[in-house]
Amino acid sequence: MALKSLLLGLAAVQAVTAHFAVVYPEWRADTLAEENEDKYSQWDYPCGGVPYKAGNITNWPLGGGALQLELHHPWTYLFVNLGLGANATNFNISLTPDLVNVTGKGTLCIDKLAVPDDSIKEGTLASIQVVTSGESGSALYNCADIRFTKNATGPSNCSTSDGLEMHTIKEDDDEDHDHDNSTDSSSQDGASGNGSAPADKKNAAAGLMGSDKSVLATVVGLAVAFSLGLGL
Ligand SMILES: [Cu+2]
Repeated sequence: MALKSLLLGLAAVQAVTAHFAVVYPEWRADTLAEENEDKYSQWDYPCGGVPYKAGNITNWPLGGGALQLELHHPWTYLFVNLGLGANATNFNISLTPDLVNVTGKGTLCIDKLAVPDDSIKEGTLASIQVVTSGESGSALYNCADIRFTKNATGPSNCSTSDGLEMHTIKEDDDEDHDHDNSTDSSSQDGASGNGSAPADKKNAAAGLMGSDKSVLATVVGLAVAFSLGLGL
């Protein structure tokens, strides 16, 4: 019984601080809303299970535009991927070619995420998939649908919360970081996401965890709750 109430307590914490929101460009659906709880889950790939055009299509500048997120976890790795075309299923263009680690909760505003493909034409439809991941490697997904438009204007009010920091962790040698879309992006993703990480990446993660044990305990507790299932 004690274990069960502990897990229920952790589940309640998770519900309050849950997951993340995409504010701009507008996400397909509010996957945090109570009325969507039974329909969608941010744990589901792709797009938290929300279908294409469930929401609005936002005009987004050719060459790249702004991204505004509401982050609710103490820290997260952040990946942003682009899929070209209507109802894209292949999010093969990375808009975060270097590993991004965000610490703190609140609003994250990135003024311009550059699109490494200058052949994209006016009016091209596409979708952006935002992926956040913690130490367990499990990931959360949300998507926003866009239309590349030369004169698109960004969000009217986009600024990053105090205390929220974004760190980009670059490879030591940046020979391969020319943002060239012609390289195989699946192997690029693999290189930035798994065991081939250079030592400074691991040190950054270790330093973060070491600096806040209460955060670590919460994350581990939640991971345990998730692994046992929340339907207790
Ligand atoms: Cu969450």
